Amino acid sequence: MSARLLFTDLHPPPADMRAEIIAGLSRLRKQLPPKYFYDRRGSQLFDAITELPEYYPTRTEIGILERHGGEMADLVGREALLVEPGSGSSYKIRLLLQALKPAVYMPVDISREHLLESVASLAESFDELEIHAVCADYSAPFALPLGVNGGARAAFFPGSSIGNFDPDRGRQFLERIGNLLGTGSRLLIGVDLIKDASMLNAAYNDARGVTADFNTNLLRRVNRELDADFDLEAFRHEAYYNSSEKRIEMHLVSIADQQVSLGGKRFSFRAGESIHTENSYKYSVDGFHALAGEAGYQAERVWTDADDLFSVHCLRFGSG
Ligand code: AVJ
Repeated sequence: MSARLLFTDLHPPPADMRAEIIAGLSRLRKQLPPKYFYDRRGSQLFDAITELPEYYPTRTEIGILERHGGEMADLVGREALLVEPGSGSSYKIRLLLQALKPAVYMPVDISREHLLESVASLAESFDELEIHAVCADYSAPFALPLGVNGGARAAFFPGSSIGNFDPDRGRQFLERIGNLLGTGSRLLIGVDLIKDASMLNAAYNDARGVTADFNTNLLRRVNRELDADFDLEAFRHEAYYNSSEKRIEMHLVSIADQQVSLGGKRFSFRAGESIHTENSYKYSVDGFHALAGEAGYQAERVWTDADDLFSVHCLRFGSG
């Protein structure tokens, strides 16, 4: 038998990158949305980050998925409709497919080309898998092309991507996924844990400077795509754990007083002034359970590694 592949294009409107970047740079405290990190080069740099010795989350989560995939499948249920928002290269789901045996795997991603390449390769590796790929922007409300599937429904959201949202937005996102899949659906979600600040700081300040490159690449992209003239040498990477907000903050700090032009507009920077480029929130197991509870989920099970660096949760949406 061979995999069955279906594709639905919900035609996500192209983001208005220019308007969003100008709005971010016009604020009193300048900021840029982290979603723009991921052009081709940015995606390659992120892949390189996940292999750095200091960046523990990816390999730790993979270890948890490999070790407990069977139990995860017992809780989520086989023959489920399995939705993955922001599936990207669909790498981590490979670790669970053997155990989960979903009726349908439904990856949802905004990048049409990346999605099509990824599902083609997945279909080659998993002979009997039914794949229904959906091109959509999962960060905006969307309806899934759900057929008359009476079976279990589940979502997979690995990588601590939830950490890019502030807790309020994170709660809204969790709630939206729950409402999309319905009462009784499960959510398998990877969440990075609060830990020693020195280890967190090292993970975002690697010795080889790959994270610095990843951060600075945002300016390179803005230069290329929005006709700007950021001097990449005139901004330095800064990342630190903000313990009162429980988040890693990434910034690009201007090393001098300078002006930058972007499509005819000018932006002034004072020496030391920063552009806030990313937040990566960290949670305790209890803290994440509280957030999930506010979003309407019950905690069913949590798996962590032996050093309590990372957690994977199974949550059930709705009461009873
Ligand atoms: C993809 C958002 C989970 O926050 O750790 C890695 C992104 N930024 N190094 C993270 C990131 C800098 C990553 N997430």
